Amino acid sequence: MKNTICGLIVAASFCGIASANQVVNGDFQTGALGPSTSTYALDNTMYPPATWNIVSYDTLHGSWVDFYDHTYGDERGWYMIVNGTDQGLGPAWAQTVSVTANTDYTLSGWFATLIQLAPASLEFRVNGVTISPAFSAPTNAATWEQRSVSFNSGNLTSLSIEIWDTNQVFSGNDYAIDDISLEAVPAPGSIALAGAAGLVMMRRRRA
Ligand SMILES: [Ca+2]
Ligand SMILES: [Ca+2]
Repeated sequence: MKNTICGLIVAASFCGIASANQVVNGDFQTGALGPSTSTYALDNTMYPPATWNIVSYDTLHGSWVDFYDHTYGDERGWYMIVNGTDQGLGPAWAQTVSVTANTDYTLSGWFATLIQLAPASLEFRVNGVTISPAFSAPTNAATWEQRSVSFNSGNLTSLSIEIWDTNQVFSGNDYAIDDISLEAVPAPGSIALAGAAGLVMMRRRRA
């Protein structure tokens, strides 16, 4: 989808940066967790706290809503489900990624709530440090919503990006994750180029 839009606005430098997601298998479309990791336990019932699984539609737990993923929204999609911790464990999800030093990044993901009960309190962390703002999983079950934070890589060229749940309730705190993305924020010059290209396009359409 992004590539199509980029082709239309003919802004190569902007597109090249904006579409470079540093997260591997952040859409879970391999049907597995790797190369991401979790400190929680893989579980086929999803009843215990601090457990995870990768599913396509059936969310396994008898009380949870079944629904499709965010990537495709149909039977082709896979996503991660999490029964949050009630003992301060975490991260629920993590991946080590390469980054460019001294660069602004946006870290984002799509989240859904699995049962309409105490939506998960969530945080993105980088190397274990919370990146504000913390956020909540959606109030309504089975609805995908995007959450994102921004940070600067400083002098680092490799980072552990992480998702933690923090409200530690036994009943609730159950959520789904899909389409995790880490992208460099386009430099101001690149945005200007894209804007100029867009203006040219509009003028041509009017002519
Ligand atoms: Ca997916
Ligand atoms: Ca729970």
